[in-house]
Amino acid sequence: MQEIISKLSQEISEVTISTKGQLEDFKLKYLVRKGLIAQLFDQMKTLPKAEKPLAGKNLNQLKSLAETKYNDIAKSLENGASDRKAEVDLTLPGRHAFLGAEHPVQKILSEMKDIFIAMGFNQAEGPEIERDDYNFTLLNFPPDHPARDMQDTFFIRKDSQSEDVVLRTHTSPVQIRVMMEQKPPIRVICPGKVYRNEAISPRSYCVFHQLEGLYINKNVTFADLKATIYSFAKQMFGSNVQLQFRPSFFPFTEPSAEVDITCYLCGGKGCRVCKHTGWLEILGCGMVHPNVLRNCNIDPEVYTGFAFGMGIERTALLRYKVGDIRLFYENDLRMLEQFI
Ligand code: 2NM
Repeated sequence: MQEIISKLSQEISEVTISTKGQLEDFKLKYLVRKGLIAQLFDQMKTLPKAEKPLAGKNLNQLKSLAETKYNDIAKSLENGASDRKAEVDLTLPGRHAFLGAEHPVQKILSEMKDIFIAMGFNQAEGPEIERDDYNFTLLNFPPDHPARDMQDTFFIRKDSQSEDVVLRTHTSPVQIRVMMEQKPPIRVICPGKVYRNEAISPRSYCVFHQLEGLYINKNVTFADLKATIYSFAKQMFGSNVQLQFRPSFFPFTEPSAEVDITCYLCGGKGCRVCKHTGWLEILGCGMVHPNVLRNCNIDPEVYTGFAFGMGIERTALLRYKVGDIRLFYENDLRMLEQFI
C-alpha cells in the first residue's frame, strides 16, 4: 500500500497538464468516485487494523495533493492562454491579407515605359527640386517667359544672392543633365512627377506625372520622330488609331508639333470626351532647338535630335473612366482597391 501511494504521489507531482482535456483526464484518473484514490480508500478497509491509521493519513495527503493540483491548474487555465493555443485549428485557412496594388497612374506609366524601353530607350531620373536654369534657361526659355511666373511655378528659393531653385515644372531638366553628361547617341526616357502652380480642377492638379523622351544622333530627322510616335501610339492606344501632327510651339523645340489620335471611345465620330472633335491630344514633340544642344555642349552642326513629352494622368483618366484627376491623389482605398 505504502509503495503504491508514494508511486502515485510522485506521478501526480510530475504530470504536466496544459489543456482542459488533459485536466479532465487527470480528474477521471484520480479524483472521481471510481478513481484510483477512491479505490485505494476501499482497499484500506481490508488492511490489518494496525496499518490503517498510517495508510489513512498518507491516503488523505495523496488526495489533497491531487485536489490542490486540480484546482490550481483549473484556475490558471481559466485565466491563461495556453489552453487557447492548443485548441487552435491549424487546418483553418488564414485571414485574407490586402496586398496592395499598383496605382493606376503607375500602371499607365509602366505600359508606356515598356514600349519605349523595347525600342532601345534607357530610363533616366533626376531631382524634383531643380535649378531654375536647368528647368528654364538652358531649355531656351526667354527671361520673361510666362511659365517662369510665380503663378505657374513653385519657387523653393528666389533671391538675388544665390541660384534660384524651383519644383521642376516638366522632366526636361533631366534631359539637360543627360545631355551635359553623355555623348551622343543619346536615347532616354524621363518619367516622373512635375509640379505646376495652377488652378486646381477635375482636369488639372498641382502635381502630375510626365514621360518625356529624347533621341540625339547624327542625321536624326522629323521623319524619325513621326515613326517613333506612330509606333508608340499604335501599341499604346490600339493598332487602328489614326494620328495627326498639328504645328505648335515650344521654346525648346523647332519645329514643334502636338499629336492627336482618333478618339478611341467614339472611334472618331465625336463624343463628350473628345468634345465632338473626334480627336484626343496625347503629346507634344519637336526637333530639339539648336540653342538647347549648344547649352549642353553638343554641336548642332554635327548632331540633331527629337524630343517629346506627355502627361500620364490624362491617359489614366480616359483609360479607367475616372472623372476627376484629384481622385488619383487622395489615397482613398475605396478608389485604389478597384485597380487590384
Ligand atoms: C515636350 C514637348 C516637346 C522636350 C524637349 C526636351 C529637351 F530637353 F530635349 F529639350 N525635353 N523634352 C519636349 C519637347 C517636351 O513636352 C510636351
